[in-house]
Amino acid sequence: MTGETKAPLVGIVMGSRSDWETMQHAAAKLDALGVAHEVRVVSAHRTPDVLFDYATTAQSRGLRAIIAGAGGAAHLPGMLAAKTAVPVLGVPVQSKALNGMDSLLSIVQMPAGIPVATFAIGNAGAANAALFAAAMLANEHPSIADALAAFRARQTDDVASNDDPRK
Ligand code: RP5
Repeated sequence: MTGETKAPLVGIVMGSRSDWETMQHAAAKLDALGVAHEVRVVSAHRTPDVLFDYATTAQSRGLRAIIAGAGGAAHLPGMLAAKTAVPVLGVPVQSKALNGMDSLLSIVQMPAGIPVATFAIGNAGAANAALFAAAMLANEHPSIADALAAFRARQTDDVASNDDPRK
C-alpha cells in the first residue's frame, strides 16, 4: 500500500523536481509506516500563487503536517508556515554551491513568531522529518504508533545483531 491511496495526512512539497532525490526519503519512510501522504512540487519563487493556495487549503484538506524541502535561498518552508497553521517541517536540500549550508540557514533562522521545525541537511533530514511527522500523528492514530514502534524495535535489533564492525 502506498500513502497516496487514503486521504493524505501529510503533504510533502519541494521547490523543484530536482529535490525529489532527497525528498523521496521522506516519502519512503511514510510509505513504510503506512502514513497517507501526497507529494507536490511547489516553488516559492517560480509558482508563488500555487504556494499560497497550497498553504491556505492545507488544513481544510485534512493535512496535519507539511514536510517542505528546498535548496539554496530556501524560503518555501517559511512562506508555507506564514500562510498556514499546519506544522511545517523544513528539510534543507544539499545545494551544489554551498553544500546545503545556505538551505539550512535559510530554513532554520526564522524570526520569532512563525516557527519551522528544521531537520538535517539532505537525506537524513528528509527521513527524520517523516519520522517526526509520524510521531506527531501517532497519538491519534494507533496504527501509526504501532508502525513507528515496530520500526524502532527493528532498528535496535539490527544494530544489536550486527555489533561487530569487522563482520
Ligand atoms: C530551489 O532551488 C529548489 O528547492 C532547488 O533545491 C533549487 C534548485 O532548483 P532547480 O534549479 O534544480 O530547479 O528552489
